Amino acid sequence: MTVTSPDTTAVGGRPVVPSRGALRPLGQDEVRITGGFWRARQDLNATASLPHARSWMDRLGWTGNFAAAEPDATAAGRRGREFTDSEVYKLLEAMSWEVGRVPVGGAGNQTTVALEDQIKELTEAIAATQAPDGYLHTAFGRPGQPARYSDMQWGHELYCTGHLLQAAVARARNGGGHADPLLAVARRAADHVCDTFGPDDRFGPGGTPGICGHPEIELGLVELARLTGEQRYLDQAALFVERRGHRTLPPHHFGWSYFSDDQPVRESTVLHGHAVRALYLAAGAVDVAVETGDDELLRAVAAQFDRTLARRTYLTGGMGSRHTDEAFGDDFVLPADRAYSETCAGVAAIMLAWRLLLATGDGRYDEVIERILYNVVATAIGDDGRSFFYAHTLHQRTLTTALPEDEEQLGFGGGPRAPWFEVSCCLPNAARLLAGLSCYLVTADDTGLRLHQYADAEISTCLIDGREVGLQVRTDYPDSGTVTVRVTKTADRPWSITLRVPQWAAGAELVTTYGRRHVPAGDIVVYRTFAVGEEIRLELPMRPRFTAPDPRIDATRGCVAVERGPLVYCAEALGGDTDLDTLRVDHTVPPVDTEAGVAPASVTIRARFDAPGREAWPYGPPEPDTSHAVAQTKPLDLVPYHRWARRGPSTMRVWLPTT
Ligand code: FUB
Ligand code: ZN
Repeated sequence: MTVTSPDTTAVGGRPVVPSRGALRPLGQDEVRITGGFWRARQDLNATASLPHARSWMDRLGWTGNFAAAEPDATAAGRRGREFTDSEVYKLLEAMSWEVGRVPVGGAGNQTTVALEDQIKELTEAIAATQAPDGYLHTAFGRPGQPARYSDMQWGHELYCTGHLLQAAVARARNGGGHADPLLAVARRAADHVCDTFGPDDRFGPGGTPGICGHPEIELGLVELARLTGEQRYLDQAALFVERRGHRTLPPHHFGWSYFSDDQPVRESTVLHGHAVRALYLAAGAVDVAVETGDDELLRAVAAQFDRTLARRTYLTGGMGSRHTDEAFGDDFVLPADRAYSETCAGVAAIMLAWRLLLATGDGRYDEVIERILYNVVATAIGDDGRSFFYAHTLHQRTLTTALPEDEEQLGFGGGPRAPWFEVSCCLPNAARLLAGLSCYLVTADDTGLRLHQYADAEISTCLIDGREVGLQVRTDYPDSGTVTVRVTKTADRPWSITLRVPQWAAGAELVTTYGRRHVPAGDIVVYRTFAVGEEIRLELPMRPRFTAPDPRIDATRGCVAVERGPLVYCAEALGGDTDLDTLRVDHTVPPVDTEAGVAPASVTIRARFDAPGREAWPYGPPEPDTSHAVAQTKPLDLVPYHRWARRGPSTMRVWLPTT
């Protein structure tokens, strides 16, 4: 299959517009989140996180590296790491999603008008920095800087270009249209990439290997191909995917796997190496596979993701358990207190799962996306929208300490959330996802609409056969498990509304005008000629539950965690008032809601705190197992993991020992 029909409408932003697949994504003009859990976070993103990110990027010179007036003047004095251009592009992408979410003329459009101005201003600066041949990166190629593509391993040039292309596509699809100046910049940059890294095996006479140490360009090129209909962008992306894995980048002590260059994509069996790199590459490979009809590649990546989910993923959906190289660990190496689980890896895993969902229609990916959204993305951002987690530990042993508002943090692990990091890839990444989140709620399939994520929403779209339909969704999810779907526009022939019953929701019920019935986990299809005003109600039991780890995860053997609906819970000791490391849980007594009807719901379990262990030497003979001594336990309240580190210094743990 080739990309022959450009997305001529270029409106109604959606992040991914595949030309084939089981599901058709809907855009921001068709789905709006109107209230609830995610709307609050979208608003915070718009009013706090975007301006916060902008002010740090200005202050640190990352935006200033793009020189509007005198491009060469800043070359030597460029500030920040070699990938900071990408943060500006991600911010631009997030701003573009936000403009699409609240279009000019709509409610709240003062923010949008200001964002429009910023997008234009940044676009001008970026365009002024672009070389006449289309090359664009602020750290290479100008007087006083290293030569272009002289450091393919670490230079991040193509990585940054990939983010530029994604930003430009987002801008075009959220009001900018095909004539937008940022899209023109992106096309010139993409043409330059194709001219430079095209079908010849090597770049330049020196034989520099033609792949970037950080995948990302693949995603940008395919989406630009989808938007513009330009076949060479897709061909180039496919070439980059095929070139990977042949160890053409220079050797490094992290190994070729760090750069996703140790094994061809279609030969790998599991995601490995640097987590964000591996996930971006896998997502790009799915895009290539879908557009080229390469089902072998699609199956290979789907199998890798399956195995990664089965063996290399934290309960929260987080990925990456090695701090040194930000990498996936081996199978079942998932230590709670060393969880890396970078926010960007969460965003990237959602990108991959979403592409696989669209391609295959397999609802398992919905649950993966939901798990990561509620337990990584929602955890990442502080209540003020101006602080964030880079890494997501599952066990904070030492008391978190407040961080100054005006200092960049150098270390990434543990809490609390920091206002900014020297490497601040995560905030703009979460921001672009949150701003465009309504795109991940609903799709169209052959017969109707499929609801993938539950949130208050208004949906208005056309079915594949052109009939206009509309839905209104009302829910307090995930505080409550009741989701009411009301038909607001319908057609005079049957069509389907498909709802998702998560695996954890045993005992779920569906209520329609024809009565109430139990529904199993999986996709529930209601197919008929709906009337306007007709309601379907899904009731998902939100009883808290204990969850046990696979025994092969040594680090958490003998522990349980608590979940309620899609939320993972944790024990948090404010001020370190309790030693969570001596905690023992009685898991024979099921967890209960602490106070029914109060949100956010805390959950109560029974636990005891043992006397601290041995003083001089932490080893000795085994002690008798008294874990079931219910009499010694007392109630312990747990909070949703995404709420931790919001109420002052604390220690925290997700996995709770039972013995
Ligand atoms: O290298 C650019 C970004 O910085 C990566 O995606 C993150 O993991 C962080 O290392
Ligand atoms: Zn990051």
